[in-house]
Amino acid sequence: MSIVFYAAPQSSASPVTCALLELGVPHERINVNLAEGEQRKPEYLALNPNGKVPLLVVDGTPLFEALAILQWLGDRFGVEKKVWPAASDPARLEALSWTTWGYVSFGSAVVRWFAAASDRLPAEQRNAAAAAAAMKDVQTLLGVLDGRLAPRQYVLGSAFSLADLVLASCVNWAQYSGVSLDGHASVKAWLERCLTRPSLQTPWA
Ligand SMILES: N[C@@H](CCC(=O)N[C@@H](CS)C(=O)NCC(=O)O)C(=O)O
Repeated sequence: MSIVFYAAPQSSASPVTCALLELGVPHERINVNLAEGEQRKPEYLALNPNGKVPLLVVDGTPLFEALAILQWLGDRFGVEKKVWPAASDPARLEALSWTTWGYVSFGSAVVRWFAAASDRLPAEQRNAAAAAAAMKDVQTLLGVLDGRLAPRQYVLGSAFSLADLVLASCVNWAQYSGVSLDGHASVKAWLERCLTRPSLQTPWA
Protein backbone atom coordinates (compact mmCIF):
# COMPACT_ATOMS: atom_id res chain seq x y z
CA MET A 1 0.00 0.00 0.00
CA SER A 2 1.32 3.46 -0.87
CA ILE A 3 0.49 6.30 1.53
CA VAL A 4 1.54 9.88 0.86
CA PHE A 5 0.91 12.33 3.72
CA TYR A 6 0.73 16.04 2.85
CA ALA A 7 1.32 18.02 6.04
CA ALA A 8 2.61 21.21 7.60
CA PRO A 9 4.25 21.62 11.00
CA GLN A 10 2.08 23.07 13.80
CA SER A 11 -1.18 22.59 11.92
CA SER A 12 -4.30 20.43 11.70
CA ALA A 13 -1.96 17.78 10.27
CA SER A 14 -0.26 17.31 13.67
CA PRO A 15 -2.74 14.74 15.12
CA VAL A 16 -2.32 12.71 11.91
CA THR A 17 1.48 12.85 12.38
CA CYS A 18 0.97 11.48 15.91
CA ALA A 19 -1.43 8.74 14.74
CA LEU A 20 0.92 7.56 11.96
CA LEU A 21 3.70 7.37 14.56
CA GLU A 22 1.50 5.56 17.11
CA LEU A 23 0.42 3.00 14.51
CA GLY A 24 3.85 2.67 12.86
CA VAL A 25 2.38 3.21 9.39
CA PRO A 26 5.01 3.47 6.62
CA HIS A 27 4.38 6.56 4.51
CA GLU A 28 6.00 9.32 2.52
CA ARG A 29 5.61 12.77 4.09
CA ILE A 30 5.48 15.88 1.92
CA ASN A 31 5.55 19.21 3.73
CA VAL A 32 3.30 21.76 2.06
CA ASN A 33 4.58 25.31 2.47
CA LEU A 34 1.38 27.10 3.46
CA ALA A 35 3.04 30.51 3.75
CA GLU A 36 4.20 30.20 0.13
CA GLY A 37 0.68 29.13 -0.98
CA GLU A 38 1.68 25.65 -2.21
CA GLN A 39 -1.76 24.41 -1.07
CA ARG A 40 -3.38 26.53 -3.79
CA LYS A 41 -1.35 25.11 -6.69
CA PRO A 42 -3.56 23.35 -9.29
CA GLU A 43 -1.86 19.99 -8.74
CA TYR A 44 -2.62 20.16 -5.00
CA LEU A 45 -6.20 21.40 -5.52
CA ALA A 46 -6.75 18.43 -7.83
CA LEU A 47 -6.17 16.21 -4.78
CA ASN A 48 -7.86 18.41 -2.15
CA PRO A 49 -10.08 21.11 -3.65
CA ASN A 50 -10.20 22.78 -0.21
CA GLY A 51 -6.51 23.67 -0.44
CA LYS A 52 -5.80 22.51 3.13
CA VAL A 53 -3.64 20.05 5.03
CA PRO A 54 -3.81 17.29 6.18
CA LEU A 55 -4.28 15.15 3.11
CA LEU A 56 -3.53 11.46 2.68
CA VAL A 57 -3.25 9.89 -0.75
CA VAL A 58 -3.81 6.14 -0.44
CA ASP A 59 -2.89 4.14 -3.53
CA GLY A 60 -3.72 7.25 -5.57
CA THR A 61 -7.05 8.07 -3.88
CA PRO A 62 -7.15 11.30 -1.83
CA LEU A 63 -8.56 11.36 1.72
CA PHE A 64 -9.00 14.80 3.30
CA GLU A 65 -10.37 16.12 6.64
CA ALA A 66 -8.29 15.21 9.69
CA LEU A 67 -11.10 13.37 11.47
CA ALA A 68 -11.85 11.17 8.45
CA ILE A 69 -8.15 10.39 8.11
CA LEU A 70 -7.81 9.50 11.82
CA GLN A 71 -10.89 7.25 11.81
CA TRP A 72 -9.73 5.53 8.62
CA LEU A 73 -6.27 4.95 10.13
CA GLY A 74 -8.01 3.35 13.12
CA ASP A 75 -10.07 1.05 10.89
CA ARG A 76 -7.20 0.13 8.58
CA PHE A 77 -4.26 -0.18 11.03
CA GLY A 78 -5.55 0.37 14.59
CA VAL A 79 -7.60 -2.83 14.90
CA GLU A 80 -4.64 -5.12 14.31
CA LYS A 81 -2.51 -2.98 16.69
CA LYS A 82 -5.30 -3.31 19.30
CA VAL A 83 -5.72 0.48 19.70
CA TRP A 84 -9.05 0.75 17.80
CA PRO A 85 -12.08 -1.52 18.25
CA ALA A 86 -13.05 -3.96 15.50
CA ALA A 87 -16.17 -3.15 13.45
CA SER A 88 -18.12 -5.87 15.29
CA ASP A 89 -17.14 -4.55 18.76
CA PRO A 90 -19.70 -2.22 20.42
CA ALA A 91 -16.71 -0.12 21.54
CA ARG A 92 -16.31 0.90 17.86
CA LEU A 93 -19.53 2.90 18.29
CA GLU A 94 -18.05 4.67 21.30
CA ALA A 95 -14.77 5.33 19.47
CA LEU A 96 -16.64 6.94 16.56
CA SER A 97 -18.88 8.95 18.91
CA TRP A 98 -16.08 10.36 21.06
CA THR A 99 -13.65 11.17 18.26
CA THR A 100 -16.39 12.92 16.28
CA TRP A 101 -17.50 14.71 19.45
CA GLY A 102 -13.90 15.95 19.90
CA TYR A 103 -13.67 17.45 16.43
CA VAL A 104 -17.25 18.51 15.79
CA SER A 105 -18.95 19.43 19.08
CA PHE A 106 -15.96 20.38 21.24
CA GLY A 107 -13.69 21.62 18.44
CA SER A 108 -16.30 23.90 16.90
CA ALA A 109 -17.09 25.47 20.31
CA VAL A 110 -13.38 26.18 20.85
CA VAL A 111 -13.08 27.69 17.37
CA ARG A 112 -16.16 29.87 18.07
CA TRP A 113 -14.58 31.08 21.33
CA PHE A 114 -11.21 31.72 19.69
CA ALA A 115 -12.82 33.63 16.81
CA ALA A 116 -14.57 35.95 19.27
CA ALA A 117 -11.83 36.33 21.87
CA SER A 118 -8.40 35.98 20.29
CA ASP A 119 -6.02 38.85 20.92
CA ARG A 120 -4.46 37.90 17.58
CA LEU A 121 -7.54 39.50 15.96
CA PRO A 122 -8.08 43.24 15.52
CA ALA A 123 -10.03 44.60 18.53
CA GLU A 124 -13.04 45.55 16.37
CA GLN A 125 -13.52 41.90 15.33
CA ARG A 126 -13.63 40.66 18.94
CA ASN A 127 -16.97 40.17 20.66
CA ALA A 128 -16.97 39.76 24.45
CA ALA A 129 -20.57 38.47 24.68
CA ALA A 130 -20.04 35.88 21.92
CA ALA A 131 -16.74 34.85 23.54
CA ALA A 132 -18.40 34.37 26.93
CA ALA A 133 -21.25 32.30 25.41
CA ALA A 134 -18.79 30.11 23.49
CA MET A 135 -16.59 29.60 26.56
CA LYS A 136 -19.66 28.55 28.55
CA ASP A 137 -20.31 25.89 25.88
CA VAL A 138 -16.65 24.79 25.94
CA GLN A 139 -16.75 24.39 29.72
CA THR A 140 -20.07 22.49 29.58
CA LEU A 141 -18.55 20.11 27.02
CA LEU A 142 -15.43 19.64 29.16
CA GLY A 143 -17.82 18.70 31.97
CA VAL A 144 -19.34 16.03 29.70
CA LEU A 145 -15.88 14.61 28.98
CA ASP A 146 -15.00 14.79 32.68
CA GLY A 147 -18.10 12.70 33.45
CA ARG A 148 -17.04 10.10 30.89
CA LEU A 149 -13.49 9.92 32.26
CA ALA A 150 -14.26 10.01 36.01
CA PRO A 151 -14.78 6.22 36.29
CA ARG A 152 -12.24 5.34 33.53
CA GLN A 153 -8.50 5.67 32.90
CA TYR A 154 -9.09 6.22 29.19
CA VAL A 155 -12.07 7.18 27.06
CA LEU A 156 -12.93 3.60 26.06
CA GLY A 157 -12.01 1.97 29.39
CA SER A 158 -8.79 0.85 31.04
CA ALA A 159 -6.50 0.88 27.99
CA PHE A 160 -5.15 3.69 25.81
CA SER A 161 -6.66 3.79 22.31
CA LEU A 162 -6.50 5.90 19.19
CA ALA A 163 -9.70 7.57 20.45
CA ASP A 164 -7.59 9.00 23.31
CA LEU A 165 -4.94 10.21 20.87
CA VAL A 166 -7.61 12.02 18.83
CA LEU A 167 -9.41 13.53 21.83
CA ALA A 168 -6.18 14.43 23.65
CA SER A 169 -5.05 16.30 20.51
CA CYS A 170 -8.31 18.30 20.57
CA VAL A 171 -8.14 19.06 24.31
CA ASN A 172 -4.41 19.83 24.27
CA TRP A 173 -4.89 22.24 21.38
CA ALA A 174 -7.77 23.91 23.27
CA GLN A 175 -5.59 24.27 26.37
CA TYR A 176 -2.75 25.67 24.24
CA SER A 177 -5.22 28.18 22.78
CA GLY A 178 -6.11 29.40 26.27
CA VAL A 179 -8.97 27.16 27.48
CA SER A 180 -8.67 26.36 31.19
CA LEU A 181 -9.14 22.77 32.35
CA ASP A 182 -9.58 23.89 35.97
CA GLY A 183 -12.58 22.21 37.54
CA HIS A 184 -12.22 19.15 35.29
CA ALA A 185 -9.86 17.02 37.36
CA SER A 186 -10.49 13.79 35.47
CA VAL A 187 -9.81 15.49 32.11
CA LYS A 188 -6.57 16.99 33.47
CA ALA A 189 -5.30 13.67 34.87
CA TRP A 190 -6.27 11.80 31.65
CA LEU A 191 -4.55 14.40 29.44
CA GLU A 192 -1.34 14.06 31.47
CA ARG A 193 -1.55 10.27 31.11
CA CYS A 194 -2.07 10.54 27.34
CA LEU A 195 0.77 13.02 26.86
CA THR A 196 3.28 10.53 28.29
CA ARG A 197 2.67 8.43 25.17
CA PRO A 198 5.78 8.78 22.92
CA SER A 199 3.57 9.42 19.86
CA LEU A 200 2.04 12.45 21.57
CA GLN A 201 5.32 13.97 22.65
CA THR A 202 5.74 15.74 19.33
CA PRO A 203 2.25 17.29 19.16
CA TRP A 204 3.36 20.11 16.91
CA ALA A 205 5.35 17.91 14.54
N1 LIG B 1 -11.39 20.82 8.70
C1 LIG B 1 -10.05 20.67 8.15
C2 LIG B 1 -9.24 21.93 8.48
C3 LIG B 1 -7.89 21.91 7.83
C4 LIG B 1 -7.20 23.26 7.96
O1 LIG B 1 -7.80 24.30 8.31
N2 LIG B 1 -5.89 23.27 7.64
C5 LIG B 1 -5.14 24.50 7.64
C6 LIG B 1 -3.87 24.35 8.49
S1 LIG B 1 -4.27 24.22 10.21
C7 LIG B 1 -4.67 24.83 6.23
O2 LIG B 1 -4.28 23.94 5.49
N3 LIG B 1 -4.70 26.10 5.86
C8 LIG B 1 -4.23 26.54 4.59
C9 LIG B 1 -5.12 27.58 3.97
O3 LIG B 1 -6.24 27.79 4.46
O4 LIG B 1 -4.68 28.21 3.00
C10 LIG B 1 -9.37 19.42 8.73
O5 LIG B 1 -9.61 19.11 9.91
O6 LIG B 1 -8.66 18.73 8.01
